[in-house]
Amino acid sequence: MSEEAKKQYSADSIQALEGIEHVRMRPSMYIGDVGTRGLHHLVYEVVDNSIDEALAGHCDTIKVTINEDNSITTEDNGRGIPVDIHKKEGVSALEVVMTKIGAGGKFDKDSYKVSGGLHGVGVSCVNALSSSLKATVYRDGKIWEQEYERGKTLYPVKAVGDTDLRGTVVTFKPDPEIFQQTLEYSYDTLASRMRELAYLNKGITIVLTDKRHKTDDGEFEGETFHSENGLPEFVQFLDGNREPLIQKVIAFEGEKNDIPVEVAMVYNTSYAENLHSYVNNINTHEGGTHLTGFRRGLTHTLKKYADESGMLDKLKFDISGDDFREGLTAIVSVKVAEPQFEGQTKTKLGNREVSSSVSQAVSEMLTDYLEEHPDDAKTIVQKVILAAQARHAAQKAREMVQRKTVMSIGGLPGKLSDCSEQDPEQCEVFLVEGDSAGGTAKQGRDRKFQAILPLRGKILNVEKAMTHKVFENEEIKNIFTALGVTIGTEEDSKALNLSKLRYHKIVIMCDADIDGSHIATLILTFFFRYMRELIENGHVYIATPPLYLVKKGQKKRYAWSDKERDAIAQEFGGSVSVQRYKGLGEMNAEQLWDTTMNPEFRTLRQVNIDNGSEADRIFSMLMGDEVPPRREFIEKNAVYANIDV
Ligand code: 0RA
Repeated sequence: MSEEAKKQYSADSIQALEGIEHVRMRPSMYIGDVGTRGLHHLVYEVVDNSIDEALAGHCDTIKVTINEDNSITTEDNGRGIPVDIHKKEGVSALEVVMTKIGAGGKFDKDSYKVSGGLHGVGVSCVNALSSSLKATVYRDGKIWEQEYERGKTLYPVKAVGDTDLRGTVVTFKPDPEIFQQTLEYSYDTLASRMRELAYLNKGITIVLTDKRHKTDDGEFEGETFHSENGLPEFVQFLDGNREPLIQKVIAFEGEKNDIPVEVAMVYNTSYAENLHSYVNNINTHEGGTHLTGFRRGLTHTLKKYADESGMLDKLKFDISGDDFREGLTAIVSVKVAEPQFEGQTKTKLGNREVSSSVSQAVSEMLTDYLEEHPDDAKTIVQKVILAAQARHAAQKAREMVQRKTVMSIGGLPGKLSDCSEQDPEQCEVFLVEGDSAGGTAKQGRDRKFQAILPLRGKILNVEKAMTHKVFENEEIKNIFTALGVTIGTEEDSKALNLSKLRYHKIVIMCDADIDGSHIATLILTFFFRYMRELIENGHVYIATPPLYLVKKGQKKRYAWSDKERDAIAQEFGGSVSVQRYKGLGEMNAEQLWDTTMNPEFRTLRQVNIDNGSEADRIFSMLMGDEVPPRREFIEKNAVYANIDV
């Protein structure tokens, strides 16, 4: 290296270092957070690079392995990251990709990058946030290797052997200095993202392996995800076992005004609307222009068809956009070269031009479909008319709930035992299964900040009920009034108003058995469908009452699992007495406080929605008509597993 080049090299590496230091100093700016979500985000970031390689047509298989030590290995059979000397940087291109923050995406100008994590930050960020990372490239007949610690190169890229293969292998271990909350990967979280990616990018095979667990036949736990048809298969998967209204999936795939658009939709007999949208494989939770375009295309085309069919002639009231989407499960996926993400969580597409592309695609697809399937068309329009009727009934019921909430003082439900604290941030409300457990909780609570709302037996299954029935239900009205939440404004009949929320912690407390789990799921389904923002804002929790009380003489301890019970019994030694709590009702007030309500000792599980489409499918499966899959799920996932969707 010449003196000049040496100077340049050290200047560049100082710059690279600054980039790395910045990522390590402000990791949340790059990966969102340093909790579970951020930890999993690292995997998505690396996999996205392989997906890009696949979308460019150079790779068809991606392997993701959770290793025994919770490090991750991703492997693809693409061209391999180039290893030759990068002209501008003077070091191997591999080193540039791995160490230069912001290099990843712009590195290869010719390739049309459409994938890319939520933040699209590149593998160099993963490298910066890993205590160790090893990159292996199979390319040009050789195996190349480079290792890093906390983003710093340990040695220059070197050839370590010969090969006929092509591809890139990355193994990284998230840095405990950064991820202080947890380093443990969730198989289910990774599986649902890999499944989603396989559906969104048809033809690619993604193999997920968990080396931490073996199945009964001695194999590592794992799954292979592959979809031959893509979105039409995905929409059926998401629709789960809802009862179909029409048998076929209505789908579109093509380009409109140079924007690749894919749409797939089905109608089912439920009343829920399930729209999922993606931009460059990213789930756009907050929607945006592509969803607006979808809605517009759908409403316009169906309305036109219905008008022309004469079916609306005798209708006494108007039809609104919402009516066209009852019982609709749909996915919109677009690929946008320079996406502008807006909104609170940067998951709302802003690019205006996308709207008409999607709207045109939907019009074309639906017009063809309705023409070719007149029977289905009639069925759909009839459903829309029913939805409009129900909406009018629901509006009336809603106004009644609203009026009740507005009356506020004295308007609180009689069953609510409120707390004395006024600041919602300090307040908690326990939604308790049954009046008797409610009574115990009322005695056991700290009345300063804990309120109790007992719920009678099973609450309404909102998944199967029509909207106006939901708003007429006593228990549900009580929940609305107790929480101080109202729904519906002048502009938007479904808008949620949380500004008067009376408790910032809403704790669902049910028996620790299958029935209790079912009731908890019913309540969660209600929150998910009608007050989703409460979950999204982290207000909803599940209490975890113990399963056993183990006693020996004066010594007593609670256990939350069979394993824990056995361990305590062993620790106590000799003969112990074990009491199994079949329900909250078997505990006295003091025991309930000690184990389940006292903030010092209790474990509350916060409910979160990592993957909206998966959550949606699971809720409809758990609460829908078909019993066998539900039984199997609840049994397989034990007591409260269903909340970690
Ligand atoms: C830049 C250029 C080329 C390939 C890649 C990046 C690449 C990156 C990753 C990351 C994971 N797997 C990957 N596979 C490929 C190709 C340059 C060429 O061969 O012409």
